[in-house]
Amino acid sequence: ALASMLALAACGGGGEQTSGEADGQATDGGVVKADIGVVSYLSGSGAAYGEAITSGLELALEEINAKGEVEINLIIEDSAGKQDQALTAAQKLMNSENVTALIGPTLSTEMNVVGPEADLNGVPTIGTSTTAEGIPQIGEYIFRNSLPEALAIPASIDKAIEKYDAKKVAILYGNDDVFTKSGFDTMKAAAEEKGLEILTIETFQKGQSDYNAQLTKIKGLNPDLILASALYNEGAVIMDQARKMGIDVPFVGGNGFNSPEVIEIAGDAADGLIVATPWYAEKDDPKVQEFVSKFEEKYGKKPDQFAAQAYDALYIYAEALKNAGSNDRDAFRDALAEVKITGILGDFAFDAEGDVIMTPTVLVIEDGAFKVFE
Ligand code: PYR
Repeated sequence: ALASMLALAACGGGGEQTSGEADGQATDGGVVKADIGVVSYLSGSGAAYGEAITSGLELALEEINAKGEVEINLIIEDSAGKQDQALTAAQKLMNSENVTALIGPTLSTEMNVVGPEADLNGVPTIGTSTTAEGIPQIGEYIFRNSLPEALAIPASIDKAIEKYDAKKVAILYGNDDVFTKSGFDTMKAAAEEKGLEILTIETFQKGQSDYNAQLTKIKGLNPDLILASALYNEGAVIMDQARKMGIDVPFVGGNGFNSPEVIEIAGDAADGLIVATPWYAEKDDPKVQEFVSKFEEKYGKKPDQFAAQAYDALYIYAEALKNAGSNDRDAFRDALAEVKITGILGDFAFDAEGDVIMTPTVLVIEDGAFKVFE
């Protein structure tokens, strides 16, 4: 059976591929069944991203399967935030598990290796948290429903300029990650376009624990604002050390920073962090409030935007499956490109490249909580 599944997978998304192989049926009384592979950052320093994402997916899964229009089986693999592990996990899901489509991986860095392979195999893939430049452009099978940094960062910087009359900025970024590098490029371009003076550009690496050298230099230059492109773990430690050194200016961060983990790790030091978000739990929208209360009931905590984007992504997949009427990879891909739903992120459709256009809301951390930056 394995050999025949591998042979089918080797056809590269040919029309005869079905993921209902296990029971020999893709549909059952009109109900389309599909195995969906999930590659998520579930262990290591960014595990809270994966926990939020898989929680959002599992809540959506219960609701979708209960409706009975489609029947989805999620097969979840941990990538640990690493390119090689993400690729191995995706290959297993595509070739051995013969999934119809993939959700994830979590980081743009991981998608940069998984995306080309999935596209080559003709396996539709949606990133729910991959915000770097160029992700959906990897190929026609690669989509995302996450707010790109190109939309998020300029919105945050505009707000900071408006609120703090910021004129001089320092930039700090991780130079060993696709997302943190891309976020930096966007920050630099936006700062230049808005006429901000860039006092210095400092770098760091994943897992770094001491930012004294970079922060001492930044403090001496006296910026009005610090633009920081980081994942939550490094970002929170940077803010903690900055506040301890007496740097009290606001920070602008990207999607990696848009996690309650920043407040968990940095405590009061996280106050003054500005991020743009596609979604927030306090939104006055009945769909959002229903999701928040169901999530809290199931998991005992409020969902973050990583959970919300994953939740909507599974609804997008369910709609595509229903419309495709089949779990064939190509039929699913074509239906996916055309999906229109109103989810908890609002009205959703992909653009011609499989990317999204969304209007971000800018948040700021005040007194230990994310609040809409009015
Ligand atoms: C990314 O890797 O794209 C994130 O936004 C975390």
